[in-house]
Amino acid sequence: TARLNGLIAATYTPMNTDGDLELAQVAPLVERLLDDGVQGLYVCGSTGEGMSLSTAERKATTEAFITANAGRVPLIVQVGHNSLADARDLAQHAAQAGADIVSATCPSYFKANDIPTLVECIADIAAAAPNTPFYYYHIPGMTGSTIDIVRLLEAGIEQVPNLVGLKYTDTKLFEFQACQAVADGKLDIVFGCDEMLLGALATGATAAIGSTYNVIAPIYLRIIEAFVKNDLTAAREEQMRSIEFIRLMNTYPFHSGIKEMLRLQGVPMGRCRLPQQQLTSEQCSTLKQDLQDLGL
Ligand code: HMN
Repeated sequence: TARLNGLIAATYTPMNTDGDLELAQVAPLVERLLDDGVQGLYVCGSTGEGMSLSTAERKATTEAFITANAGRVPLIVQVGHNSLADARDLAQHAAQAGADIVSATCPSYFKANDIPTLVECIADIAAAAPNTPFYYYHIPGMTGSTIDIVRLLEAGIEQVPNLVGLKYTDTKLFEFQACQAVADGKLDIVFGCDEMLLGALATGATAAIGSTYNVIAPIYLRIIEAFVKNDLTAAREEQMRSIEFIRLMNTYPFHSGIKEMLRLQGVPMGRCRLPQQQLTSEQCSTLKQDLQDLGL
């Protein structure tokens, strides 16, 4: 089994101004994240535009991150795909390339509408890398899945031998807590909503995966530190800084904005691919000012 701890960055995939992969930029990003205190890398997730990359590009991106990380922190590869054959291929590739953990969303164009069918999909992907720990990726806002995640976990624990974790990306803290109760120490339940980290810590979270850990990890480390010391006033203040930041970024094309922020911080990531919008040059200048106004 695998157990994740602390902040896991859902990594950006570096591209050039045409939107082609620029994998030479992976190493500087990884160094920056590890320097910032990030304790894991989640590759080709939503943040990494995994679903907007071809299968060959996903494999190349995976290999670049594995090489740059060189085994220093746990590395998770997201392999979800509407084609289960491609998902299996990506899972097998990730395991052979040296990923520590494989993770996947369910197919989401056609949806698995009942628990046995969804478990069958998960088992199919997880079995392609049978000796590698598997984390199911629950992100209903993107997949449109309406399956009860708590009941899914109960079935998954029984039927998928290498299912050892869940990446829970939703805002229902009561459900996140129920997932931890059902997991009962057998599964690692990881939180995916950066703006609610403090609430998640209160329910027992010990690890979180997210996009904003690429740029403002120190704020979240202070939340964890203050929470551990039982200084909730300080923890709330730091969480509020994250909330203000995320509210600001939501006034821009979100991930393109964070890629621009990384460029301002000396780690150029290029643009995002369609259908995500690019920042206009006007937005690039206002973003720079807005970040300064937030003290970032
Ligand atoms: C990934 O797969 O890239 C993520 O870990 C996704 C992550 O959970 C993000 N959630 C969504 O994109 C829905 C969060 O980091 C999110 O960007 C953040 O909480 C700001 O809203």
